[in-house]
Parts: sequence; structure tokens; C-alpha cells
Amino acid sequence: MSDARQFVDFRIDDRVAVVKVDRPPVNALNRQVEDEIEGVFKELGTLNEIGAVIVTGGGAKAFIAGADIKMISEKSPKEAFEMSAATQRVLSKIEKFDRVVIAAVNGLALGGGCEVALACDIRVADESAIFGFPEVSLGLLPGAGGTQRLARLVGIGKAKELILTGDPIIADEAKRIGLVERIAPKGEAVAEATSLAKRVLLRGPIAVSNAKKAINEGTDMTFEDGLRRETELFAALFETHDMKEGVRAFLEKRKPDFVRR
Ligand code: DAK
Repeated sequence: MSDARQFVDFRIDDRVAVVKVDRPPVNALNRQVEDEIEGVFKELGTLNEIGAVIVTGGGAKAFIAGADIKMISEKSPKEAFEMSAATQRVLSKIEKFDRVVIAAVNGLALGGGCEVALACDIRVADESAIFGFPEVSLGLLPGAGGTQRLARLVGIGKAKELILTGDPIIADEAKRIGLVERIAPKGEAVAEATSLAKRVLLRGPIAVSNAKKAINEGTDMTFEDGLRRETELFAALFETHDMKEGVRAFLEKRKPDFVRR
């Protein structure tokens, strides 16, 4: 891990990396935090032993309560354009990471914080978590991919309701509309995300990676193109040791020994 990072770091426990954004009081995003998130994912990408990543917030109050409002207030339109592109690039890095990424939402996930959660593959929320897109209250819109990812995840109508009113919702409602996949008891979001990650770790890692890619890429294609991409990614697995091992292990009635190649 890097000594240079001030607000974002990670620990690895049994092939699961837990990335923590820790910038008190509410883990607000600024350029440095985003650069550090990008740096952490770059580093994790080089660590072959990692099978899953969990993203969470430091402290008990917030996952990430949005972009740093002070930073936003100082931007010109040109700088805002550059900021949006830079933030979108960081979140795309999370989205395209070649292992599963789970958001453990341990508190407030507002604005840019919700956008970070949306870039993850699966969201686990503490039962006390709050989700919301307050950008319009500030005369802004979600500029880090939120208008696109939220609509794809929960549907256009719900996305418009949440983004255009700016009203927050509690964890149960977030689960009901499909914004989060699981609810954890208070203080247990990381533990619940870890148990989910452990389920994925039992599976063929390249199969997991290709399945994630097929879903992500297919979302932005026509149905026919998506099917074609699925076929390519499916066929590519037949070149891997792990696919042969997985099938052989089933036939031999034993657990597979996957090695990520
Ligand atoms: N930025 C900076 N400081 C924040 C903050 C934020 N987002 N949220 C809270 N704080 C600070 C407060 O100013 C306060 O600081 P002190 O006064 O103690 O110095 C401290 O955190 C604690 O806040 P409160 O005293 O208000 O504590 P409460 O528990 O009563 O309320 C709260 C916590 C998080 C619910 C409340 O502070 C709040 O509503 N904060 C604003 C949340 C918000 O609107 N977040 C969304 C910001 S807009 C883009 C990329 C991303 C975005 C936009 C563009 N591009 C790349 C173009 C995203 C935009 C957003 O996220």
C-alpha cells in the first residue's frame, strides 16, 4: 500500500480487498480522493490473488456524502466539464474492474457517493443507510454517471423521481426499487458484503470476470450485439484451464481448484 495516500486505502483479508474512503466528517469526494480511488484500483488490478473488492466509507456516519461542495463552488464551466470527465473515468475504472466490486454502504450515500455505489457491481446497504441525489437542490445534476447508471438500474421513471425531486430514500425503499441488492443489520454492511464476496470467490474467476463483462457491455448494445458479445466471451472460456477444471471437478464429484488462467 502507498504511504502517499491520505484518504483512501485498502486491506486484504483472504483474497478480498476492502477499500475504505476515509475523509472525515462525511467522506466527501474531491480530486485527491478520486485520484486515490483510481490509484487503489490500479494497484489492486496488479494483485492476482484478489478475487473481490469491497468499497466502503470510514466512520459510522457516511459511505460518501457526495462531492465536496466547497470544491464545486469554485469551478468554472470549463473546469466543471473536465471534472465531470475525470470523475466519470474513475468510476468507469471501478465498473470495468475485472473482478467483482461490491459497495458496502454503511451510512449516507448522497450525490457522488451514490454514483460510486452505482459503479459497483452489487450494493449491500446497512439498514440505516440513506440514498439520495440532492444535486438539483444545489442547482446541479448528477455529473459522474448518475443520470445514466441510475436509469439503467432502477428504470427511467424511478430515476427521474429520485433525481428530479432530490428526495432521499431509506435502505428498505432502495432495496424495494432495486437500487440495492441486500440489506445488512446495523454496522454489518462490510461483513455482509464479505460473505457475498466469498460466494463469488468459490466460482471460476475468469468466468465471473467474463460474465460481468458480458452484462456490462451488453447493456449498451442492441440485443443482437449483446448476444454476439456473450457468445465471444463464452467461447473464450473454453481456452482456459479453469473451465476444464470446473467441468472435470463436477464429473469427478470434487471441489474445483481454480487458478485464474
Ligand atoms: N461537502 C463538503 N462538506 C460537507 C458535505 C459535502 N458534500 N456534506 C457535509 N459536509 C460537512 C458540513 O459542512 C459539516 O461541516 P462543519 O460545519 O462541521 O465544518 C459536516 O460535514 C457535518 O455536516 P452537518 O453538520 O450538516 O451534519 P448532519 O449530520 O446534520 O448532516 C449531511 C449530514 C451529509 C446529511 C448534510 O451535511 C448534507 O446534506 N450535506 C450535503 C450533502 C450533499 O448535498 N451532497 C451532494 C453534493 S452534490 C461531478 C461529480 C459529482 C457530482 C457533481 C458533479 N462532476 C465530476 C462534474 C456530485 C455532486 C454531489 O455530490
